Amino acid sequence: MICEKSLNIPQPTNCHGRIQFFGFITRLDASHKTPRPIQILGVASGMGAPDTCCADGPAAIRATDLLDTLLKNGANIRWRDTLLPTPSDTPLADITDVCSRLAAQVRALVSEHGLAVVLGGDHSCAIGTWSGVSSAVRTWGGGTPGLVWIDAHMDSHTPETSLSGRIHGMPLAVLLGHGAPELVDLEGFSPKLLPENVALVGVRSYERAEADLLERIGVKVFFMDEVHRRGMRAVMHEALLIANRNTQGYGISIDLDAFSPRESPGVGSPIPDGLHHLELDLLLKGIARDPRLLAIELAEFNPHRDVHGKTLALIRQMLLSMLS
Ligand SMILES: [Mn+2]
Repeated sequence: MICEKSLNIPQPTNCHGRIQFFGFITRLDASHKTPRPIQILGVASGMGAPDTCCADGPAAIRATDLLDTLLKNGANIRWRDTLLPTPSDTPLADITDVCSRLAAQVRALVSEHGLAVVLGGDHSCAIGTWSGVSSAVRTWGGGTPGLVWIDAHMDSHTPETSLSGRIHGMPLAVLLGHGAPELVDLEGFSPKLLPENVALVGVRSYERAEADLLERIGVKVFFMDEVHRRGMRAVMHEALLIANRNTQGYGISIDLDAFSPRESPGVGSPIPDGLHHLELDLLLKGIARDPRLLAIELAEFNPHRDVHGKTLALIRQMLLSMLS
């Protein structure tokens, strides 16, 4: 189902024609007379997780007043599609199928300079999202996108190191070129991301093998204790610099379990001592207006585990902040 509502407004700009995030300044592309469109893609799949009910995340988000509120605020936004898995023999086959369809849609959208907003589903959807983004960027004369991965976990297992075999614990490794060939080779090339342009933020639960892989290939991890010590502002500033250094743009992937379970209980794997979403809201406010931002992803929302609608309200607030 596709929502056809959309509304054009002039390109937002500040008085200097530049946008500034934490001191990182990007130039507005003057060739864009109308704002680039923002399109939401739901991924109704929980095949990568032990509890598959985060498949119902996109529908729960869509049932809120989020889209209407953003349209009233002047955003050029529509709900492009919600992808459903085609049941097959194995989770790997299911996820390969849904991620290849997602990658194609994201590639088309980013190629047209639209901003993709992907709403999972479990975090295995990241394989499709960032494969599509990387594929689009490739056609602009080479190069790769950077990525800030905000998560309680590292999601950097390979089939050899994973005890559970669940693919939602593997997407970042896949994007960096390590994992099942069906996933690693999506869109016909690998890797989708370079280690020097990936930063993880908020990590506090991981296995040794994942940390070893990321350390060996040189991915920066901002563990939760560093966030406590230095503050979220300083950490996000550095993470965005990493994602922007010599890249063709960047993206942000947010696992809802990055936040404190008191704020975000509606996830499959809640881990205590997380980020405070209001802090991140403030830092990412209006980031959709940054022309270097290629895609935003929110994953692992399980409405069946939510408590008093807290997680849904958090998601609504985060998206309003980022996309307004
Ligand atoms: Mn994750």
